[in-house]
Amino acid sequence: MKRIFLVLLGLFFMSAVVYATGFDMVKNVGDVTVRVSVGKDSPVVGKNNISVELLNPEKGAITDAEVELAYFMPAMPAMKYETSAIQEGSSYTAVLGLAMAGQWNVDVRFKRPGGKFEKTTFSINAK
Ligand SMILES: [Cu+2]
Repeated sequence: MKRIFLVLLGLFFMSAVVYATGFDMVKNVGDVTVRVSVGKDSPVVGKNNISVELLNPEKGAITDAEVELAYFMPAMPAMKYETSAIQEGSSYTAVLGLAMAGQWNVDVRFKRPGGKFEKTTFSINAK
């Protein structure tokens, strides 16, 4: 019974990968797993701490990358902002200033030494 519950829980989180409000979101780019978490609960209008983890196939943290974030409202292309993330421990952190409630897309761009920038996009909903 417990196992079934865990499987269901896993499916729930998998379905939340593309469009999530608050908990961790995970996407794969090539052999890198990108895990993003925003704040403690749901993203809010105003300042949000965002943390980006890059994991190698062995699930080890990649700490020598350059990470840049661009965030924008898909419905309002003029509302676009960029910031770079600061490497801190096993992750990269930044503050997103979300000026309005609604859907924001966050482009995570990262580059490993000697590599080129790769990109993945997360959707969040600011309340
Ligand atoms: Cu807007």
